[in-house]
Amino acid sequence: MPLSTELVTLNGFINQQERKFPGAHGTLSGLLRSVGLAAKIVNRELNKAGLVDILGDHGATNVQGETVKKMDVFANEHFIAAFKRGRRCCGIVSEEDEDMILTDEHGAQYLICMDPLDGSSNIDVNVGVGTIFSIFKRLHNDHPVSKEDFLQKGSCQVAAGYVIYGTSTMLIYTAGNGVNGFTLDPTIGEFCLSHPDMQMPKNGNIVSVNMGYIQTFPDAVKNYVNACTVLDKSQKKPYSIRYIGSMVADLHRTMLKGGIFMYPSSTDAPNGKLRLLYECNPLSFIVEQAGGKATNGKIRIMEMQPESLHQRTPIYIGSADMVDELMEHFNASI
Ligand code: AHM
Ligand code: MG
Repeated sequence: MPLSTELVTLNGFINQQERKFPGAHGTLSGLLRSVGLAAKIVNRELNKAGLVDILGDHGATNVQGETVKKMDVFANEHFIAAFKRGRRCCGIVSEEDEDMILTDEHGAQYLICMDPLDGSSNIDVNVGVGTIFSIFKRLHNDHPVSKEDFLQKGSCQVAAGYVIYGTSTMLIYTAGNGVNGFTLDPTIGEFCLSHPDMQMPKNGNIVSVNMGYIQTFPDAVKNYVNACTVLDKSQKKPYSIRYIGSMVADLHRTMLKGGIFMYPSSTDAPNGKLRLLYECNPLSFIVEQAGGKATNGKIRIMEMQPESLHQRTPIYIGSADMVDELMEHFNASI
């Protein structure tokens, strides 16, 4: 962390960025500030999750048919409330809500897609979890917001990012001109610029995948994993397999150390598990902006045309050279 006299807070940084674009109205900046505020509230609550009755199942199931944890509900409510209070977004799609949420801000032009608390099954065991968000502009200002506004390709994202609640809490975002990371300093309650202009390594030696399902993955993935785990000292192989099972945490390590994260299609789940709009698109935007790549095994994730709000997709994301090598296996298996 920089010396205190050189501190650049998230808000200060956002203001600086805004000054670079004299025509900017500060709307996007306001949305990013809302993310920062809600992240601090969720962080505070997560920190005391072991102390108060906030662990365990909420009893309901979410739209994917999975058990909802209390913290998922808490995070969902607080992120939605922060965006509504900020009055800069006209609609929200959340992993926790089947339908899109329309705010009363009819004149606002931004839309949010978010997973308010990804990997929440890990909270009970004190493993890192995260918030993922994606920001778009609505298609038409003169029409009421509709599903079509949300079904835009990832390449249309205006900004995206994630918050990782781990050993420290970090907020990483891109607005399409590089990636910057901020670490929460709990003593002053501010996210401070700690990772300016993040670039991920072009190559790496960590593969992140749920190996329990390996028999059900496409041959290209099996062959790639085999190639990564051969004994070959000249290529620094075997690579390590590291799988936390919390995508933001696995992805964050991949960003910093290099590697590849995969959630492939399988015989049981041909579209994989992870959601295009609020998990794969935003993380792909971040990774591409940091010099990495993200594909579904055929095309760039951000070139996929979404067809439904909670659509799933296989994803292979990480260091450019590793994604390229995996794609050679996919291309060979056509
Ligand atoms: P969630 O949105 O219900 O939390 O599920 C997403 C999580 C990801 O964080 C993680 O990569 C994946 O599920 C792990 O799934 P699996 O246990 O099938 O490997
Ligand atoms: Mg999720």
